[in-house]
Amino acid sequence: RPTLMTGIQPTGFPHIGNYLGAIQQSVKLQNSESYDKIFFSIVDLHSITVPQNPTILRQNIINLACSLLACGLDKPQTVLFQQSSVPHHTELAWILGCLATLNKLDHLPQWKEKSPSKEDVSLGLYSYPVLQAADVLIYRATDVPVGDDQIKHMEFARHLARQFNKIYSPVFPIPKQITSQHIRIKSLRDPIRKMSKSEKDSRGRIELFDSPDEIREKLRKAVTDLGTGGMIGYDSQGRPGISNIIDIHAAVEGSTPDQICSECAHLTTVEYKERAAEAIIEMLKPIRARIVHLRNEPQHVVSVLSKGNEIAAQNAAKTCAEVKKLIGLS
Ligand code: AQP
Repeated sequence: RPTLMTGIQPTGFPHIGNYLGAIQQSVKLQNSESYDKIFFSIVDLHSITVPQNPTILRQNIINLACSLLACGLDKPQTVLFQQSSVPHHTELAWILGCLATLNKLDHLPQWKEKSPSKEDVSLGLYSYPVLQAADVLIYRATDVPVGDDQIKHMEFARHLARQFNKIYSPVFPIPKQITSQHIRIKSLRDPIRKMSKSEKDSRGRIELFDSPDEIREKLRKAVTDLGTGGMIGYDSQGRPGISNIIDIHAAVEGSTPDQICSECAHLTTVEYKERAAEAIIEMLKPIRARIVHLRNEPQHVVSVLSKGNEIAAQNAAKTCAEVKKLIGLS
């Protein structure tokens, strides 16, 4: 039976881009009952590839766990865990790192987006894709639902799996990437860039815990052009701001930008933003209510994570032992 593995960084409160682009799909896959196990990792070791404040990081980990549970990742087959609690991730990363060449790593985009020059890149940020490969392979995952920005990293993970299988023994299934929704939500303040947890200006993102008034305010302040006579229109190149809101609205309603445009053709941009805000508020209402509930029960959240850490470690330990034996390290 297939095994699914995915993760998200605790670099801030998860936003509607994370939800529509990744979390929602994982919930659907979980509910399809097609997976024996779903490993969902809070990838805190990845988050420290850029500086983090320890107190905020601790808080982000708990907030992320609450949010993921609130989004519905709470079925018995789902193993929600904290990456740093399972040491086998870094152990396998070292082993895979010994098969990875600088030439291959040079071609991966991650460090280029997060560092101004190669001289300033930390070893952790540069070798991030090796740890990412280990995250997947340690659970012998077959399916990995991640955004289309991860295509090259997944190819690299497959390359490392093949290398290991060829040199030693076919231990790892070759994992495939599942990207059903090619959606890339942009920042409300800078619609050329993607919506991001770590964007300094929090008005650029709608966090899953935002109140209805905060959401209305963020939509009101979202950067949009005046357009033709102040009316809405979809043109992702020419009118990225309004098109981004239409994309969010369409994803929230499960419809298409064309449908949204024809339904709302009579509205001015200002009126339309109010309409889109209400649709977003409606979708987030139950999620927000569950987050409030879970934040009042921190012991429950901690116990879900502890149990997840234990199950993840048991599974990871088996792969690690087999790998070490094959290499001659046992
Ligand atoms: N704006 C987005 N639109 C659609 N999908 C998105 N994802 C992230 N931003 C958007 C998807 O969310 C998953 C988890 O992301 P991550 O936390 O591991 O890393 P990220 O892509 O770097 O997310 P952020 O929010 O931009 O965080 P920071 O600010 O720390 O870099 C991934 O599957 C991603 O595709």
